[in-house]
Amino acid sequence: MNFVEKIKSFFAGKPVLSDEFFDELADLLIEGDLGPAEAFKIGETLRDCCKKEKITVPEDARLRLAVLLEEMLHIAGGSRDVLMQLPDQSVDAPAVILLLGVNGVGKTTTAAKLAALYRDSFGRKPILAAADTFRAAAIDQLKLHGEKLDLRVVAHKQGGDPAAVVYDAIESARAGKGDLIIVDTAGRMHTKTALVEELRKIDRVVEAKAQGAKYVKYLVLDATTGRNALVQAEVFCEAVSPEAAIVTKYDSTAKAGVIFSLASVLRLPTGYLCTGEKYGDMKKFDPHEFAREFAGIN
Ligand SMILES: Nc1nc2c(ncn2[C@@H]2O[C@H](COP(=O)(O)OP(=O)(O)OP(=O)(O)O)[C@@H](O)[C@H]2O)c(=O)[nH]1
Ligand SMILES: [Mg+2]
Repeated sequence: MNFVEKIKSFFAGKPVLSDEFFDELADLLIEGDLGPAEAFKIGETLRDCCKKEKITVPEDARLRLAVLLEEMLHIAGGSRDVLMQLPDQSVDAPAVILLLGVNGVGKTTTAAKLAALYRDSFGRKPILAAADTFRAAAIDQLKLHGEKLDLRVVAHKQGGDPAAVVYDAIESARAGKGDLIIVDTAGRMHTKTALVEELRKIDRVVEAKAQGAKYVKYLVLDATTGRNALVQAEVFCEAVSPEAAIVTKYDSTAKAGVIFSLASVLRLPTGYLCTGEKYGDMKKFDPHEFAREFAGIN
């Protein structure tokens, strides 16, 4: 039974709202990867709301729960839609999207998905920048996406300076080859400190080089890693302050309660949810829809 099925059967199997109801609900939310502190707080707030608002039927309590969950997402400003944020760019000031995250979360796949989305739905001319120079296979993987999507890929040799790759990609855009640079970065280095230093350097180069241009940093997190995603996010938020998260592999887990913690603990909104390996398997994050889905309403 997956999480959504569990929460559905929980509400279906409870005829009355007892004290145990709220405690059990908190336990269940934790199973859905919501943090224990947030889960117990939601449980208590819901208990108070039900008392005040004279809610006695579990189904009504579930609707109220969805509202409380959605409010948590709005602490971080809800979803931040980069598409709406990106102004029309002149070639002099190309837009830059930097994708960050630990290894295997789906950065490279997401870079390709975003490139396809921006080109096909928004008439942009994306350039993929292979700033994961740590592994040769990473460069080849991005080149393969470039071939499939018929997009320009700026890449250097393995072991090269990733910041230099980004620099070249921006130059290439300035020369008229594109208007949106999507940067794939490494998720693994010899040490975590080395990784953080590398990302900071890329960040500095973009800030300096793409002056005046729209620059968005997305942290890619894998929903199947559960609460671990919050720990990862803490590190990246401290190092490079990403604007929003992109949560991948939602198709494999059907939970991702960690999104509530990202919003309430780190004030990090989620921008997109990824639901598979194909280019089209990505949707804009909708706080209302996500909160209701998490509460088992559909
Ligand atoms: N089911 C599912 N699989 C995904 C999704 N996004 C990525 N993947 C898969 O996850 C695996 C890792 O994806 P990559 O894009 O290579 O991840 P990465 O973050 O670039 O990995 P490194 O370069 O090793 O740091 C691949 O097999 C992808 O096909 C998703 O939304 N759903
Ligand atoms: Mg990669």
